[in-house]
Amino acid sequence: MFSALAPYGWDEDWADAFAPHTADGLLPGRVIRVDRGQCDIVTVGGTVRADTEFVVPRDPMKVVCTGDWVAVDPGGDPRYVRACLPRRTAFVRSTSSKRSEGQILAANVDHAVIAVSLAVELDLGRVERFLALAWESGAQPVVVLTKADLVPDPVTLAHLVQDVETSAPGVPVLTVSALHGEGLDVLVALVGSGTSVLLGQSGAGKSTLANALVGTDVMDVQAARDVDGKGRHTTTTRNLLALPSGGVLIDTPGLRGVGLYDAGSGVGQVFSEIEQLAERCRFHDCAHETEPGCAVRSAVDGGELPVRRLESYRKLVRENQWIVAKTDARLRSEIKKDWKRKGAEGRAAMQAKRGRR
Ligand SMILES: Nc1nc2c(ncn2[C@@H]2O[C@H](COP(=O)(O)OP(=O)(O)OP(=O)(O)O)[C@@H](O)[C@H]2O)c(=O)[nH]1
Ligand SMILES: [Mg+2]
Ligand SMILES: [Zn+2]
Repeated sequence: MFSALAPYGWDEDWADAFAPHTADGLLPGRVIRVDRGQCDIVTVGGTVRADTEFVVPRDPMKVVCTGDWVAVDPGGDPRYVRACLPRRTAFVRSTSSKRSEGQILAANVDHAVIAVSLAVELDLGRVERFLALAWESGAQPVVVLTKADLVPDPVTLAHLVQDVETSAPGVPVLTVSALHGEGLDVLVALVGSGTSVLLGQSGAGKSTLANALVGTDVMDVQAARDVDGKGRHTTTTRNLLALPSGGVLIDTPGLRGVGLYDAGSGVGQVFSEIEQLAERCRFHDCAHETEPGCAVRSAVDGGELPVRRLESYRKLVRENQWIVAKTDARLRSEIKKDWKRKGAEGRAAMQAKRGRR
């Protein structure tokens, strides 16, 4: 049953997760696009459109997103998502620095493909930031350096790859040119199983890669704009595509910035070599600044650890602590508000009772 959804990633575990909803006459489906409060869901009965909000409206974490498996009412009008199956993974960033809310960019993703353009100067700090969120999501990250045709000198290219590798321990770093079809075979093999999401700045070449992987121009690509990450975004919605040779791909709109969102363990994974060194510091709460017996500082002094890495690590750790503290404070005040509201309701109910007497 529902095996027609297999190209979209349906498997026995999803079937088990969905089973309780069968009795209600609901259909399983995967969200393939989200757009202004509505989403497109692929089901055995074709693609249906539904409202995205379910269970707790206005909580951004409780809004369905591309990649979610949901239970929909096939006949409902207006049709809405009745339940969202528990997510295996979720790529979450904080929406803006002012309001520390999480925004889910993609759900149920196995590979987080971070596209980085070689047409502009490498920003390793940004790569590390994307990687922290990718690790935190539960997906396996991979960095794809795009537009390799624009770096014709192999020595220069090798150095760039090495710089990224140093910033991405445990993460494969690929170079591709969608223009010349180079390096795509490795990527094709990688995205051939499970669900992959393409992430990165606007103009990084995500949709061009998506088209190359699908084999036809399914996604719009805009003629070259001079500066990456600036100007109009070509892709404006997150789109899920079933690849012809297996695997599922999500193309996303370019992100100008990604704020960390409770990504402490993700940061730790991006900077695993620093965390390993830190275990050898004399003080277990060493801040790697002026403490004696600091293994991290001595690695920097010995040239084994680039100082840029340490600074980037510090920056992301601080940012994450700040966002976590802020989120906690917000949660606490919301809980308090809720108690106050309930208290007021309780008092009103008591008064009404007394009034009736
Ligand atoms: N030279 C060269 N240009 C490329 C390559 N891949 C993509 N481009 C160009 O880069 C520009 C941006 O490509 P897109 O695929 O639209 O980028 P995107 O990441 O999807 O951008 P958004 O949808 O705005 O997030 C286009 O002009 C592409 O033709 C490549 O391998 N080589
Ligand atoms: Mg695009
Ligand atoms: Zn230290």
